[in-house]
Amino acid sequence: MSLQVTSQPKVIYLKDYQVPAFLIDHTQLHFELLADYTQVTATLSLCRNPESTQKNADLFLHGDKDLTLLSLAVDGELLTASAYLHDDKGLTLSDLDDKFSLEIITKIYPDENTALEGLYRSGGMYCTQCEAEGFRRITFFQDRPDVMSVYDTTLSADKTLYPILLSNGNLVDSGDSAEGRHFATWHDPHPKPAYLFALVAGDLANIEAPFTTMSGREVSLKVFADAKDLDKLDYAMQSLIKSMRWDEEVYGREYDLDVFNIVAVDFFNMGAMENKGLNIFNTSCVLAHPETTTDASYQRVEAIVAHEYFHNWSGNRVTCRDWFQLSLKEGFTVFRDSQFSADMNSSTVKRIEDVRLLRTAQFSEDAGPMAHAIRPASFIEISNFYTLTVYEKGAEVVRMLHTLLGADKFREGSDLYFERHDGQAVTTDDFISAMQDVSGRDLSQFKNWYNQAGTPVLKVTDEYDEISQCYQIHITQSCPATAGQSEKLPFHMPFSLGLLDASGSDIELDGGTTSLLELTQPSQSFSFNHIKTKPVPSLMRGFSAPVKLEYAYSPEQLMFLISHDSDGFNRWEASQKLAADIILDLVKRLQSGTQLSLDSCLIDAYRAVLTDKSLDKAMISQVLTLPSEQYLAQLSEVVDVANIHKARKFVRVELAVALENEFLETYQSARLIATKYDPSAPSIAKRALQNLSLSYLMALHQESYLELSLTQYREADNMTDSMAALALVAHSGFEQAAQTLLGDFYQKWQDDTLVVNQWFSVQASDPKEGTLARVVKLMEHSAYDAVNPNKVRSLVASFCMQNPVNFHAEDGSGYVFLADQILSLDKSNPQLAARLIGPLSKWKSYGDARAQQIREQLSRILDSGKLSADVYEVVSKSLA
Ligand code: B3K
Ligand code: ZN
Repeated sequence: MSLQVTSQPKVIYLKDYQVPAFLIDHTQLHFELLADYTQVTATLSLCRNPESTQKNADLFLHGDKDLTLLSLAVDGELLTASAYLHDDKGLTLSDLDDKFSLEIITKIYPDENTALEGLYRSGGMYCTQCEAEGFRRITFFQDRPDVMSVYDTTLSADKTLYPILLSNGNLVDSGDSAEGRHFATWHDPHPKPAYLFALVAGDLANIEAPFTTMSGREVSLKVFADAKDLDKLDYAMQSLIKSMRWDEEVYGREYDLDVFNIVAVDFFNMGAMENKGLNIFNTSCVLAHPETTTDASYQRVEAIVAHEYFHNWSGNRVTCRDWFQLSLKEGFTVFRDSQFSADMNSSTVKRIEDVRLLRTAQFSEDAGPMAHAIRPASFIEISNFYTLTVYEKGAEVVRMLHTLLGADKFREGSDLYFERHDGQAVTTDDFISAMQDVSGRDLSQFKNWYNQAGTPVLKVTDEYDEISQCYQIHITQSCPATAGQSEKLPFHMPFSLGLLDASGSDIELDGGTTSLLELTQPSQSFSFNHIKTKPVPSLMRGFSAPVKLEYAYSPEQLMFLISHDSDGFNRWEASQKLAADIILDLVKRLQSGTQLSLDSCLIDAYRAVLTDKSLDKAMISQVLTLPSEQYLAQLSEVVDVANIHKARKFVRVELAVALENEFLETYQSARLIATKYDPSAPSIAKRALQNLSLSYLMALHQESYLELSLTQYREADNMTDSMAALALVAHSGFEQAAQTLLGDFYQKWQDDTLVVNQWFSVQASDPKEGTLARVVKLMEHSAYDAVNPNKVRSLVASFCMQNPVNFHAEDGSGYVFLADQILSLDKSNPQLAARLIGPLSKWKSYGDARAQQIREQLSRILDSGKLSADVYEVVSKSLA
């Protein structure tokens, strides 16, 4: 977060990067955690940076305007106020020696910190969040990632209230002091940027496990949380152990401290943070127990624990030179965690989930006013760039390198990258150079992915000549203009192609089932000889590049691919395309007032999949899940929210009518497999198919299926099944049953804040009319807390992002509501406020009337005067 601004805040450009004028070799911190405030003493060893050309430069230390400076001393000499410049951005010191020490004493007020950046209190505990620029809210510092320092940190606090005192690195000293206080000193030998600094002080319980690294280092692993959550930590610990082993086996990366600590906190702006040796997690991403946690959340815990752990190398040992390079650590680490999740679970399902997220949310970001390259050229507030583009598209870009180079060369490249840059702050170019050096390939064109925003579009046509038995495929690529980039250069990307013969088998290509084509030109053609009959192409297998693909598949071809493609991802893809084409056609019919009917081909395809006993249950559920309203919106030029909702609902009901027996049988046989809950892939798949079948049955709106849901709810021994039943009943239109069940659920789980958040979400995402009024009422509920980000996400964000038909209500009430929330949140937590603007910034896609309503709300926000830089940047760019 940055200062409240009234005038236009400053834009920062990548091209203006300069090395720091000074280096800080060593940072010693002392935190006196007191009841009313915290006193921070920072002792810094500074020297001029030999790489800087500014030999007599001033020293500038970032410092938030709310920091109270108590004293400043250079080499032990106290400075008077006239000896330095102190403004609301920081401190400037002049006439300095080449080497000196600086002691800075500041006072901060963690209890007043609602922005949740820097040091704050979450419930009864102190914790920190310093990425990206939160350290400057703790003390004055060169708060930029290319200043890496060795830290020694001492915490001193009341021993009864805060028996646990943690920081980065290894514990080197601890003991009691006067007046019931105690202290702990931590030493982190690995130089790190300030954004990786962390401390925790609280009354916490923990579990512990040993880990022996591949070279025999003994590490003590601990996961800490509030004592009431002690029984919910085992899964995070298992996930951590699996991640550590996996990173050794797959990337050769070993852990490097004697301890690894994870702490769960309830107030957190995002999922988790990879602070060196002391990861801090949002409770929602670390706590797991069968009774309170759904399968989706179990998988999220495993993935996020892995992600933060993997940052120990991709991010911490090798970090970013500046924040424009964010995707260097985030894109690579998301790629690593998705490889890990694919290895631990079903790789096809993981790929489907990743692509679903990318295509629904990242593509829409890339098509909107905030579109930016994965290495942006400028920003106002870096917090606004922790985006799906930097993370998910960034991971796709790394994935393409993996595909182009092959797994072995990619591993050699990553080894070289880590070896060459260990302990350094580097750029995405350095990453590409390592990949280039090991492979001998010219990756200069590939770098366009780092510099150009927007989703490329591939238009594919093909032809087959029976006489010459030649099959040709023609591919053109283009990329729409985005803000500040009207012309785009062609991208270098892998294009995986399979060709199916009439029996559905793969035709041999390049000695295998799939040919890896490389696209580099605006337009390219590829020929395949000895193709005996006209093939059905399986395009971009595994979604080999993050692009939109246009090819005129017939429904028959899609049905053929659904039943035969050897690439699981493309079987799913064909099912999505078939369903999306049908639903969007129905939207057109609704618009023209034509009678609706469902083409039998979707029913036939669904029946075949549902009754195919050879298919993996997880795949069946994925294939039979209709494209979401959000994805259908993404495919529409002008989004007709209400008719998309209607058409999709119509298809669901028709499918349920036609396949009622099959769904019922699938449901009942899944219910018969009564095993104790476990979050393994086969068990998750069983529950997914069971609950998907139940959801189709509930679409029939029959009392008997309501009973089935109520029975499942009553008998469930796990949150996945009880939450699925609750959501189905709550959204069913059986109003009395819905209210009774929601009431019962709350009674049962009122003491578990994460479960109550799910209860809020279920209600906020109800597509029925009147949901906004209920959301507004729920904001008065005693379990709601407007300064807890998890609560805001579960109610406000769920309504605005998971409930399109209500959010985009014709009267514009959803937009007014969201603008009100943004304005009020901006005062306490600008980062969170800015994240909520997304649904308003896509106004261009919603037709003239809605566009005008949304723009009015955006203007109302902009005109309100005192905005944070966070909100200012997104709103002003959205209106531009
Ligand atoms: N690196 C953090 C995100 C920090 C967000 C700061 N606004 C978590 C992660 O990506 O692993
Ligand atoms: Zn990350």
